[in-house]
Amino acid sequence: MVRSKAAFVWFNGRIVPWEDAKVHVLTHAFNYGTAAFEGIRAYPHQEEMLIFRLDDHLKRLLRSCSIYGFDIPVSKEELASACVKVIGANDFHEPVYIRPLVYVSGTGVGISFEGYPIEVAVVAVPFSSYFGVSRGVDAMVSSWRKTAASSLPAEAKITGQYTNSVLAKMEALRNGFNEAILLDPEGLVCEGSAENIFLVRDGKLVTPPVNAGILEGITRDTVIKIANEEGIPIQERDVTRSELYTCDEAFFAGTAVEVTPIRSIDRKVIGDGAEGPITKRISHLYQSAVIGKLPGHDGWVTPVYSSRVWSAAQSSEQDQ
Ligand code: PY5
Repeated sequence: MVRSKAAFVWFNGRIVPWEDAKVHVLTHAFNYGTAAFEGIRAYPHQEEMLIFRLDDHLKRLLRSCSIYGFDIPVSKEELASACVKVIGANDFHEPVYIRPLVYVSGTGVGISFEGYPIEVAVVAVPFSSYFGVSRGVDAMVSSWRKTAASSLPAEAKITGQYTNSVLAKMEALRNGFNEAILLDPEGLVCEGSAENIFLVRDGKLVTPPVNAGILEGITRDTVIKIANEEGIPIQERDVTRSELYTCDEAFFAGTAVEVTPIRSIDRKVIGDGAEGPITKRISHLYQSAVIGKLPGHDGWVTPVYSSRVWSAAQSSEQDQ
């Protein structure tokens, strides 16, 4: 089990000790799942910490808030500086996972949150491998279907929506698999419990389209951009369950899992069970991208320690 901790948390505009970042048990978000969140990674490189595609994650966070009508009390720029400050305050120089949360605060037993305060926290914790396996992962097709987009908007990253993922993931683990793949109510492939999925067929990448009830992953977008630049053909189209069993390669893509090869699905080995050549190429380029080394994409990373935000925070501390 991965339990994570850090010394400091950014909590409603201030850096506070970990122990002080608390909410009441009757908080609306705790009772009804009304929190928008993001998962962002930062990677050490030389003396720096580089946050990957920060602006894109924050844009998605604001979109999630907008879908649910959370009136977020801070700007995208303030959120970005909170991410920088929480890494700096903890003096991290190792891979970290950043979790911004915008949640409905206030206590009450009703469903409506009209008039309730919206609060913001940004937590960063050390984080390396999500699956903790060095080779590919074994996945199963979940018996739980992905909630229909007509019931819960898949493009909104909202905590309450993740109970669907929790059911699928726990079922997979109980049955000896590393991960679950969810199908939509009609039986088409959606995504993993916490990441998008790609297949390779005859040298082409195939992935479900954004209107297939999936989260529009930033890693997915990165993979698509890499594939386009590499001249690897890519099809965003419906994917059937049987294609999962007949593809040449398959991999998961997400912030936490990065690019993780899938070794088997429902015990059916994919390819020869080893990481396939296209997965390997994409994974390698992805690892360059996250440290700002993919030509043409150095703008994807935001440095922490050499940033204006961090120097300003440092000098204001010295003034006090
Ligand atoms: N699909 C789902 C359901 C996800 O939860 C995620 C991200 C993705 C796709 C991939 O999106 P992105 O590439 O933008 O990260 N999952 C989170 C993550 O940080 C939560 C993991 C527990 O990877």
